[in-house]
Amino acid sequence: MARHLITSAIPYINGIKHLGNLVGSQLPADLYARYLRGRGNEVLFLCATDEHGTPAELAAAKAGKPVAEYCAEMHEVQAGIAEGFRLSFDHFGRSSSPRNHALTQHFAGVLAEKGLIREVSETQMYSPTDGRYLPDRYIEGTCPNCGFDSARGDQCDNCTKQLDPVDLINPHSTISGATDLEMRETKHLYLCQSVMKTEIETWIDSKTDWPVLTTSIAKKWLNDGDGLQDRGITRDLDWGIPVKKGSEDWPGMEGKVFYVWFDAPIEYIACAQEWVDAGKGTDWARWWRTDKGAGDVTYTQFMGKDNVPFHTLTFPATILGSGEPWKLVDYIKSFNYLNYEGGQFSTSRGRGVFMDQALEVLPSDYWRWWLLSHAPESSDAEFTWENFQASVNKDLADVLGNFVSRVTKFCRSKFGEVVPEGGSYGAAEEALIAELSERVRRYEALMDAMEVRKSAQELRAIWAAGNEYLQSAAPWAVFKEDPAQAAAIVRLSLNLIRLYAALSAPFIPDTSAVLREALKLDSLDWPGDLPEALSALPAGSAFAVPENLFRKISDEEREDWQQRFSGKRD
Ligand code: B3M
Ligand code: ZN
Repeated sequence: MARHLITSAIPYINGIKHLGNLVGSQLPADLYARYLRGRGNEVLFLCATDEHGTPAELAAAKAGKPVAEYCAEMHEVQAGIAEGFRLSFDHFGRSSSPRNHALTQHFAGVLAEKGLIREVSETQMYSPTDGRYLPDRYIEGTCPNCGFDSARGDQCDNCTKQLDPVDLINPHSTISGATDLEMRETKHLYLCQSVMKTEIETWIDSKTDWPVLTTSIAKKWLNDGDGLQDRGITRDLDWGIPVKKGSEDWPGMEGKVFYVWFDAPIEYIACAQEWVDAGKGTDWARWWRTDKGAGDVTYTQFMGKDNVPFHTLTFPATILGSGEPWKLVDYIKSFNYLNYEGGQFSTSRGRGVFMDQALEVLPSDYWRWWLLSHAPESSDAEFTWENFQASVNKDLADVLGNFVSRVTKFCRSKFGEVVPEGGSYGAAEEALIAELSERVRRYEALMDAMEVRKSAQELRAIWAAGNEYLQSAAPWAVFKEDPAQAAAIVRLSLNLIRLYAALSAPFIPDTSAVLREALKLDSLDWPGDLPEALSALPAGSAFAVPENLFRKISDEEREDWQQRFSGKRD
């Protein structure tokens, strides 16, 4: 049994994520985790909320709540929604956990010992009105690059240029609006990534099987301009992990916290410790320490393309720099963006469909199917309600749903709710089994390679092959002349439903469970040899006709939703 560690990028705590966020990390990670478990591997699938940094503080202030309370509440909200989408995390942790505090401080201490952290004196914007420094999103002003008038201290949302608060023209505090800002000298810690450039580059160069999207972004940051830069890993904020060297104070760093992007990936490790603390596992080191058995773990990360630099450079620099035997990532699957109806999803403007709203509209399998079958892998993708309606109505309702309904209802009316006996397989059945043997092996190869869209296409083709067979075998016509032959057709078709339940589980787990229950099975084995898998339900096995699996989306509903999600979220 192979062992797989899987992590999804950990979503910021500052609100409910939209479908573009979901398809960029958590959902494909879940697909892969479910698939690997289904094939008998030992899987540890981790995710968490990313609770530090200015996004958390600002969202809490907007909600009028103390930030710790806000984070605790939002964590529960996000956990509930994750469950609604059937994201099968073994643990959903929190980057604000005591475990992550200790581990982040540990890494900083070790890196400092190795000479990989240096202190830098720099000027930061200070607001006397607010009585605090204004890092990152606490400050806005006019972008010196494009003239956009609400550029943030860390980045211009209009032209995407990375900024420093001191670059902004006419800057003001986003807390009070104050403009009487001062530049003050303050000390910060920098991670010396530049001295690790060769080591990181050699490591990335050894990953010849990584997606081009991942390596091209890493390469760009390694080689653009002056090459890999040292990065500030501390901030003047109240909320966060206090800057310490292990458990010792760090002179001169009093009142400062680590930068959110320093502690967030460390949460991947801390989350495994939280998983043990929660009583769900016994040995986290077996997954994370190569000196404790993690050498034979395959570690795969999932994320949107904007997160790639931190996972290919900063986090590996932390791990490699520590000189300790932590497990490094083996494969990084990254995604482009999902757009929404000709524009972008926008959290701030409430444009697009958010995870909670999606579940109010339709069950999770409808969304899982559309999102995964349209995953933005080779380029950005676009959600349109028209396309969503067409996919649901065709793939789910017409192809899969219709097949299951026709087979089970026909069987009930002619033979009762039991797999019928008699007849034998002829040329058409042999041809179908041969086709499916090939298709199932191809589906597995695509899933192994995390080719999400292509896997969905192959799965759909497997469903369609059953439909086409049923259409041409026409048991309803055969029954009149040769009931035994009709029984053989139905027997094979019921076995196809079992096959579909197993193969489809990673994409549409609820539907798979409905099918499994309809067939009165306790579990579903992944199909090995197809002739065998397609005779696993012998004559005489009882079943129950399931409820309609999927309902179609009408034009009125589509228009209604189009309208409802076009503008401001209420
Ligand atoms: N929270 C950004 C995001 O949600 C960030 C990812 C952290 S992964 C360690 O896209
Ligand atoms: Zn700009």
